[in-house]
Amino acid sequence: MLDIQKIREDFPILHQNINEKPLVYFDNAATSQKPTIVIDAIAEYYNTINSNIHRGVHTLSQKATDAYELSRQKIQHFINAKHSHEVIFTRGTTESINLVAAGFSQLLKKDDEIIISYLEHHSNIVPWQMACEKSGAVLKVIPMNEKGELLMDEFDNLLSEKTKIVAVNHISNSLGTINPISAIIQKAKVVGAAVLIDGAQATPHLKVDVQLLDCDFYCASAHKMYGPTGIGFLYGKEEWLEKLPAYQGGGEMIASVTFEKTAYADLPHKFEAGTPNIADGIVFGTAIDYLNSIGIQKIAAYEHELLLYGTEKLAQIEGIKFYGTAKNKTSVISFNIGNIHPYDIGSIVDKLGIAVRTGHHCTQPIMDFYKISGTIRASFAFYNTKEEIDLLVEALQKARLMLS
Ligand code: 7TS
Repeated sequence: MLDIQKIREDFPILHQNINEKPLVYFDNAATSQKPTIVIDAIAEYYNTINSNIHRGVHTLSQKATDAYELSRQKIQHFINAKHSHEVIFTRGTTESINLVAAGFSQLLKKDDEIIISYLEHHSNIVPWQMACEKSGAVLKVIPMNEKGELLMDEFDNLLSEKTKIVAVNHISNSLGTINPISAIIQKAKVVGAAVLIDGAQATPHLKVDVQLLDCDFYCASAHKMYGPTGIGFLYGKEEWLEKLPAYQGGGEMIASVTFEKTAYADLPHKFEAGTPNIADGIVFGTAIDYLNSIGIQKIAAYEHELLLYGTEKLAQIEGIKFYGTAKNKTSVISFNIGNIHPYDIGSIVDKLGIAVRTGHHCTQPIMDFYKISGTIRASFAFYNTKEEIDLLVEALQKARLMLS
């Protein structure tokens, strides 16, 4: 069992009033709050070892380099990658996907096919459309049902030897659906396609093992994992990262340069041009230490409890309609109340101290599927409580009365 009150002490931001009410933070799918240990580690880096990495002979530079590389190893172990050089630091999930899609745009040929799904965040749609534009490849989309589950039979029909890469999310950010990625990966292997998993919503909530999954790429962002913004990772199998063309050119990513020819550095540096986000890269490792100290299994179990409790309580609100009722889902509840615009409800509950997200959540195709402009989304983290859910229900009742 987690001691939630003790855990909440780790997050200073939670202990404040917003609009004269105690803050209830239910926008964790957008970004999570940061524990003191993470906030302090950023100052600690700048106060003690700030310097550029992989370059200096001096002690500070070596210390910063060691800390940065140690963080890479922490990510490696967190997702059980085989090698630390299979972990590339990026600005986050969006950049990770762009890196792979840009590489594929050079490898793909006309009429090759890329498969994504209806449930994707725009950041796992647009880069593939760009890759199609550049290469002449064709984008195919796995459809979904009313519950927000992917239609796996349709996926079978889309797969062929033309399929070169399948890119799907592990968990939908707007509906919370946990996708059957093991099955997707296995099926894609049969036709020889590579698989990229957008794990932005998964790494904070459940155990990820990239070797067990046997995916070719896996992407995530530190800021959703109780770490800093502006840093994330791309995991890629060694053989794929060797095959993929470099993303950006510059310092750090070269072995040698003449005006005639440049030889690229070995992995992971081939994909890390320029001075990286050193402080946040190091502190990403601190966030992983923190997650490990709580235990991802315990987090998953507690958040599931919050999901069940929240779904049951919210269901009592007159006129509520849930979007995303998959059997397998994480602690995200998307809904509307009657015909009230989500933004209006979001504004009223904000006045009552409650942060939820409203809108299309960067998943416009899902909204088009349901023929709505957006939803209200409450997304829970392990520092949330059932009492906070009660406050949300109360606030929504008020909003409903005011707006209908
Ligand atoms: N993929 C998924 C599934 C996401 O949920 C997000 C961010 C991204 C990719 C992009 O991640 P980034 O860190 O590079 O921005 N999702 C959300 C959200 O649901 N609300 O705000 C950001």
